[in-house]
Amino acid sequence: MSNNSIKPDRNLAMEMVRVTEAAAISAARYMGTGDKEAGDQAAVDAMRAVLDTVDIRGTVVIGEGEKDEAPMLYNGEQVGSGQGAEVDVAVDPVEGTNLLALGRPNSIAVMAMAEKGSMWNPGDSFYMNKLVVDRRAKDVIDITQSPTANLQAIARALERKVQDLTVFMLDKPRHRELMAEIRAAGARITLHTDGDVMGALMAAIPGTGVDVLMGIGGTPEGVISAVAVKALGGGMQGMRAPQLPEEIARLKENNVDLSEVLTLDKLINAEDGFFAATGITEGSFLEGVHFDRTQGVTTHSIVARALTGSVRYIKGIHQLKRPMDFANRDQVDKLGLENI
Ligand code: VTB
Repeated sequence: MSNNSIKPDRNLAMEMVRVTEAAAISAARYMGTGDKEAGDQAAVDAMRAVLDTVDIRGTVVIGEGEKDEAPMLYNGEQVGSGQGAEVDVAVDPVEGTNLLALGRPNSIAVMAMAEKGSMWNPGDSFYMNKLVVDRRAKDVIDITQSPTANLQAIARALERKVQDLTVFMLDKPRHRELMAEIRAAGARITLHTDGDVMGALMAAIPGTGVDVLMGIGGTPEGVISAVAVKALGGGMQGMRAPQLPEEIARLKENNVDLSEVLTLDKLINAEDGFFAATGITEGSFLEGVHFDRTQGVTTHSIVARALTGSVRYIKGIHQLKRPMDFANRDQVDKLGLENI
């Protein structure tokens, strides 16, 4: 077999969790500081340093932005040790920078990987409408139908009443109508200012207290969520939902069909895919980073793999004063990680 045809055969999610842990630990120092750029930067630096220890030949497909505006983890950047499988990499070092800066629940460090060429490129699309459910309801959702019709179908699949469903949605003015419809249908709503990757995760896993994710959020976050949902065996559909004037204009100029349904297989066109997330601030699903000078620094993560459907919850206890051996020495010094 030529080197070029190596596909990911190991469970890369097991290595990715060290990357999201490092990002979460670094970012967590900025909780409540009000400084979202600094928190994000710390996470990017840590993520980038640890990512290079992972044996992959990775290309960042979903990253921090275009090369001229993001010095690290920019779209198109090559990451990893340069050995091993060729993969697409999607990162969100801090998903919910506002949540972190304000010390609100549910900010997480996340990343996804899959075979090279398999992740959908959002292009000029910044916003998409999303619908996510767990495995029991994955075959009954249809984003072209009304939210009410979907809630009724989901309730039937879960053997519940619509009144017993909880919908996670972002608290945004653009959701006024959607919120009114969900209320009229009778479902319960949990509103979050930011962070719909967490919403997708909770909706895809039975028993989290969230049954459905609905509404418009970021398109890149949608692709990361899709890898997670696929690995967790849930169901997801999306549709481009442009919000910004230049976004609307660009998509129109390029004759992009806004009625196209972005299926899970379109968003992530591979049988295998790897996902890891680590809590930064406290959350009901993933606990945040806890600093304790005698016990160590504790992290809580979830990792999942699509091919096998394995899901692991990993509690990490990182020892104080010992260098984080997974980062290279320069980075450890620069980030002051040895004193966490
Ligand atoms: C979306 C959502 C993210 O930011 O990208 C959102 O997917 C964008 O904010 O989870 P606006 O709707 O205010 O433009 C997050 O909530 C956080 O990155």
